[in-house]
Amino acid sequence: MIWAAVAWAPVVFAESSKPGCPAKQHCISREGLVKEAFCKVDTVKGGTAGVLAIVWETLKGPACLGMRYLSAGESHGPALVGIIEGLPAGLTIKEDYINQQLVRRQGGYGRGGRMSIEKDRIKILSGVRFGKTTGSPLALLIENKDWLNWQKVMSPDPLDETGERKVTSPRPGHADLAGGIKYFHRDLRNVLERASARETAMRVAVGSIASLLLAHFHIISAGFVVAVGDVSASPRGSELRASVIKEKTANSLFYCLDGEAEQLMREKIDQARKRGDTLGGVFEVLVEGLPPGIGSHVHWDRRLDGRLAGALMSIPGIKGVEIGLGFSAAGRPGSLVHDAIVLDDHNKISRSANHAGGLEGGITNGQAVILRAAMKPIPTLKKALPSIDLATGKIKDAAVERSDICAVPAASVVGEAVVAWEIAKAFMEKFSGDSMAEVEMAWHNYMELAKRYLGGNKGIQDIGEM
Ligand code: EPS
Repeated sequence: MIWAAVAWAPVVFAESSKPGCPAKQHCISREGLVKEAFCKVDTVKGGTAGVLAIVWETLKGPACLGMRYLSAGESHGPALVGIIEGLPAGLTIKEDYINQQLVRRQGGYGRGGRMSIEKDRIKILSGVRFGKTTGSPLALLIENKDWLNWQKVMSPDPLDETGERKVTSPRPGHADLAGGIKYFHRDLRNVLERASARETAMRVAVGSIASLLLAHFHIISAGFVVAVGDVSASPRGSELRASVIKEKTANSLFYCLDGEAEQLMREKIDQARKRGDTLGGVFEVLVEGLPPGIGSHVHWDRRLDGRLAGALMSIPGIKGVEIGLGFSAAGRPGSLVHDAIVLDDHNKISRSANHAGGLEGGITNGQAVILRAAMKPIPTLKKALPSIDLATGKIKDAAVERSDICAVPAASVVGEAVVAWEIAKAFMEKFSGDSMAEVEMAWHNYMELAKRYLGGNKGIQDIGEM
């Protein structure tokens, strides 16, 4: 048995140290793990435990940790907190920029009373010194000003439990009922406090930091609203740059590019408010400046299209995601969907259009990434929907919590942030390094290779001769 392990382990190690491991700088050495397992083979009588240790270390997959983050915090708790790990050292962190994005997330026409209470601002507790990341984890904090009004209701102290503001009539469309069943809560506040979109404030802070990393490499993302309820804005001109979109949406109540549609959107929201109803909509995120080659076709969970769709879908209320032509591609013949490969004026390989939305085979193709997400109407309705009171088992209208009429503009800011995070993560998998200097070198080298490749046969031959 021991010999079987000894014979097998080098094969295992060779396999797991292939360049498939996405974030090289954060890989815990497989060699170390296998050596550790061998130590167990030496020390454990009979060696069976050692063999099992090797099998376990192999089966549980590569011990790779790329960029990752966690957040915690309830809507009416003291604060939202976040921890980011895996950012390279030397990245310039602009607090002003993060705060501007937090302000944007709070804005947009159709928001509820909470937004006049909160003044979301980021506090950086660790991982940044004199404006630059150190390579250590970043700890972030956003205080909830409203907590002052909720201290007793949200208290961790068992002596404070009075049943005040208990929620027992679940809202259709919210996490209330499903979460109540799953976690066996009678007071649905235990579910809704975390399910609330308040948590997206931290996602925006985290995504803004990812945007700062991407901006260093000239990658810019811009989110904007394309529909509210049944009112659609006229399509974005394909020549419109992300920086211009940012400027235009900064002056719009709906973060929208179509002033006329915006008037109609406003009317629709006012009407919905009067009816005690809510509205959803659609936003788009455009990401410019991406090199070809981010993401990979080789394995399902490395495909960037799937990862971006998952990130957008994880925003509360998002029910559909499209990339490029999206759903409309399904109704067209292939000849009207796929972007022909052509030569541009400088004889470089280029594309005739961008129906693919910048992604082919789960890999960026060098064109702008175009994503759209559909948001359902917010499930807290002033004119409450039918429900059941879990305390009595009798029919009772759903609970009415203060909420928004429409949060699609805010969702476009969250969408921009989660997309930036996911792209930055994939970017760091390709150009991994512990410092910005290291990442820059990897990026420069690859950009040079890609440029030559796109020069056609001559460029490729040049590389071959290097
Ligand atoms: C939100 C905070 C919440 C809601 C909204 C978004 O605050 P409150 O519940 O105190 O009004 O306004 O949450 C939801 C839409 C939801 O479904 O829970 C925020 O900070 O964005």
